[in-house]
Amino acid sequence: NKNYQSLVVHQAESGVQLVQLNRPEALNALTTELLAELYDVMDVAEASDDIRVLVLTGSSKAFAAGADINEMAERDLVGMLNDPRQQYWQRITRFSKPVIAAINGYCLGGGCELAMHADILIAGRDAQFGQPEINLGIMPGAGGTQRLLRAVGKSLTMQMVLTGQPINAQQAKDAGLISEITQPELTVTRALALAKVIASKGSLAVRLAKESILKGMDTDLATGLRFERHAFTVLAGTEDRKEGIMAFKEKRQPNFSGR
Ligand code: CO8
Repeated sequence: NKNYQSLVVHQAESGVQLVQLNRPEALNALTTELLAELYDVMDVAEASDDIRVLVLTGSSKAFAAGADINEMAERDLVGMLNDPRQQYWQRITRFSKPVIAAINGYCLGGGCELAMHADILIAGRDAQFGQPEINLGIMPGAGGTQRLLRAVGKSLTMQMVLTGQPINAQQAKDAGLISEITQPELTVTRALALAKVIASKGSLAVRLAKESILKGMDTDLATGLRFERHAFTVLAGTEDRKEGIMAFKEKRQPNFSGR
């Protein structure tokens, strides 16, 4: 594994890579460097057959407490327009393999936006989710007004974005922002277990299912259904489908090849 300054990357279970944000001195606040390293991790993971699922986590104290405020303070309007971070966020958005966020502690601002880029979010009981940008005289800028809206609906999004006040893990689960609450010390273990299950499936089916679900988040039903049908049809041509059906008939576990 490469030497990153702000990330620690472990090859965990077979097919699963664990990526830990590692800026303990600043509650994992997202610097341009951290996002550039995440970009690099995703580029490598995208191309590697050995990596099928990413688990993204922070520390027990913070998933990430937002964009790095010190760095942000140095950028004026033109600096923001030319911000290299835009391409890093886009890299995360177009990553084709599943990403699971295992969240503990503060998950705020850009940190919450990063978490919402994940496909599955689970969190420890003590997690706090918020978009506190309004307290700094700004607003969310990495998808917070759009992804939060799609995840939890209008009223709670308005409340969080306009007051800047965080919600706890239970509220986040009730609202559909996260899918499970764990004991804080078991969040990563649980995320790795889910990742391992997903990594054992046919990777083409996983990829197209992810794409189809994401498509459904930003299109009308008819278009989404058409996309789903095309994706479903494409999978009829795969080895994995033959293997999956054969294994079912032979009453054994399938052994998917990703072809
Ligand atoms: N940026 C830089 N440093 C930070 C950040 C941050 N976002 N958050 C915390 N830190 C630093 C603190 O300055 C402190 O450093 P030091 O020890 O040197 O003083 C250290 O981390 C520990 O923090 P605290 O002492 O404040 O810890 P507390 O437990 O007392 O408080 C809080 C924790 C409540 C999370 C508090 O740190 C806080 O309010 N942090 C800021 C949260 C925030 O406003 N986040 C939003 C930032 S703006 C944003 O995310 C915009 C996104 C835009 C688009 C995306 C671009 C990447």
